[in-house]
Amino acid sequence: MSTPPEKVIPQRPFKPAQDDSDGTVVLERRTQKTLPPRLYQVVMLNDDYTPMEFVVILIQEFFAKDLETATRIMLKIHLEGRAVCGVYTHDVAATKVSLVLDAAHQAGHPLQCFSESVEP
Ligand code: TYC
Repeated sequence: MSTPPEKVIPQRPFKPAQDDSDGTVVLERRTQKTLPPRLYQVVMLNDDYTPMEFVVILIQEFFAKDLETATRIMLKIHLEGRAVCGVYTHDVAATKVSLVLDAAHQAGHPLQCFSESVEP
């Protein structure tokens, strides 16, 4: 499950030319407003089969966490059913999800994760 990226409507850097009566054309520069990208959290789900050590290794490898942090996240998933492993822009989050799913399924584990938009 993932949310599509937001649509960006490009703005021209100049307002449309105004032709005043004497034929002079004045271009008004627009201030460029670039919004920060929407962020997506990668959520990992608990299951009864994936070994704890395997989850800790994946979290360290794909989410750049140290052993202690990865263990804490894994235990949160185990106890609460889900936890956020990291927050990224849309494409990075989608890549993390597919790397995790590929690694888990190649190893024969049913681990599930997905990305979802972080509410502003
Ligand atoms: N519940 C699993 C077990 O007891 C461990 C586990 C933790 C599985 C986190 C998935 O995302 C997960 N072996």
